[in-house]
Amino acid sequence: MRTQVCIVGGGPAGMLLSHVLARANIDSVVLERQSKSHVLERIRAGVLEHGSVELLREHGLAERMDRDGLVKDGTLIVWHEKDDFFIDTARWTGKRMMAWGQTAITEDLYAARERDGGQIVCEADDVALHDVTGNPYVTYTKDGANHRVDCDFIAGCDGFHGPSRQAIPADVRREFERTYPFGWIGIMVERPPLQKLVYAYHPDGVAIASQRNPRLSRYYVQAPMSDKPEDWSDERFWEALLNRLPDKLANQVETGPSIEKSMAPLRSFVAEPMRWGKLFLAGDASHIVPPTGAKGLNLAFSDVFYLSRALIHHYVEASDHYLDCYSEMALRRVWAAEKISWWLTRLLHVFPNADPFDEKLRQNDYDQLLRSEPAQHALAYEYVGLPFEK
Ligand code: FAS
Ligand code: PHB
Repeated sequence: MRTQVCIVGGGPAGMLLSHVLARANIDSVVLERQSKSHVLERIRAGVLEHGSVELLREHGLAERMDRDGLVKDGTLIVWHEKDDFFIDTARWTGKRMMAWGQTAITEDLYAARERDGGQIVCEADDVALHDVTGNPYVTYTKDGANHRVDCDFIAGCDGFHGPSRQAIPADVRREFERTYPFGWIGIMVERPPLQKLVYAYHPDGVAIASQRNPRLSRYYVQAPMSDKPEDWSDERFWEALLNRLPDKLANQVETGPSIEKSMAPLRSFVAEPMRWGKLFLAGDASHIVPPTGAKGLNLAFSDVFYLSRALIHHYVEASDHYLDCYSEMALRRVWAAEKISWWLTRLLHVFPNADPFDEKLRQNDYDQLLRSEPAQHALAYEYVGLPFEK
C-alpha cells in the first residue's frame, strides 16, 4: 500500500489529522491497534478550549457539539473556608470554552472518515516504523497477514504507550517528566450536572464537578496513587465528593449509581523533538499533562492544527516552512499547557508531607487570585488556551 501520510494511532489526534488532510485532498492511512468499539468506549476529556471548538467548527465536526454541548464562560474554584474564585475567561479574553466529551468527538471523527471513504485499519498489530529519516514505511500485521505502507511522512499519533516516540533515537530524544503522588477517581452518572464546571480545594483533597451533556455528569475526587476504582464504592465516592464541596454546591449535586468508574494517574511529560526526519509526533505520543487544566485533548488538537497546516503547505504550496518549524512551534504551546496544568495541580491538590513554606506559597497564590485583576487576567488567558501561532 502507498499513501502520502501514514498515521499511527486512531485516537482523536490521528483521526482529526486524517480528516483535515482529506479535506485538502491529501491521502492518509490510519493504523489503529484496538477495535473501533474499544476506541469509542474510552471515557476521557470533557472540556474544549476555544481553539479546539473553532477547529471542529471549521472542519464540519461541530453539529452535535453546538446542539448538545454546554458553553462555559469560565470555571469556578471553591476553596475550603475562603471566598470562591471564577476563572472568568469570557470577561478577560472574550473567549468561551465548551463542555463536550472526547468520546462524542471521536465518534463523529470515525463517522466522518467512514462517510468520506477514509482508510482506517483497526486491530492492526505489531505496528513498526521504518527508515523514518529516509524513505519511510510502516509495517503491521492483521488477521495473520503482514502488511507494509510506504509513505512520504509518518504521523505518530499513538498516545503515550505507542511505538512512534521510540522511533526517535534515544540519544536524540530528550524527555522531561514530573509525577504526582495521587490520581483522580472519576465517575460518570446519569444525573443532571451542576451548572458550572467546579474545582474544589479541600484539606481531604481536590474534587471536580463537570458534565458531558444536560443529562450526564462527570465527577472526580483526588485519591492516593495506590487506590483502584474497586476501592471506591459509589457510597464512598459520593461521601467524599459532597464533603469536599461547600454546602451550597453539595446540596445541588444529584447523586446516583455510577455507570463508569476509573482511576486516572497524574503525570507531566514532554518528549522533544516532535519531529525526526519524516516522522512527526502529535498528541499524547509526545506529551502528557495532568487533567487539572483540561489541556490534554486540546493540546492534541493544537498539534494537529500545526501539523495539518504544515503538510498542506508542503503538498499544496510546495513550501516546507511549517514542517521545518513544526516541532519548535508546537512545543511552545505544549510547554505553556504543561506550565498551567502543573500550576493548577499544585494549587488545588493536597500534597502529602508538603513543605510548610510551599504550603504558604500555595495559599498565597489563591489569595492573590482573589484580589489581583492582573493575576486573574493572566490565569484566564492561559486557561482558555493560547492562540494558535500564525
Ligand atoms: P490517544 O491515547 O487518545 O490515542 C492514541 C491511539 O493510538 C489509541 O487509540 C491507541 O489505541 C493507539 N495506539 C497505541 N499504540 C498503538 C500501536 N502500537 N499501534 C497502533 N495504534 C496504537 N484530557 C483532558 O483534557 N481531560 C481529561 O479529563 C482527560 N482525562 C483522561 C483520562 C485518562 C484515563 C487518560 C488516559 C487520558 C485523559 N486525558 C484527558 C488525556 C486524553 O484526553 C488525551 O490527551 C487524548 O486522548 C490525546 O489524544 P491522542 O493523542 O489521540 O492519544
Ligand atoms: C472532565 O469533564 O472530564 C474534566 C473537566 C475538567 C478537567 C478535567 C476533566 O480539568
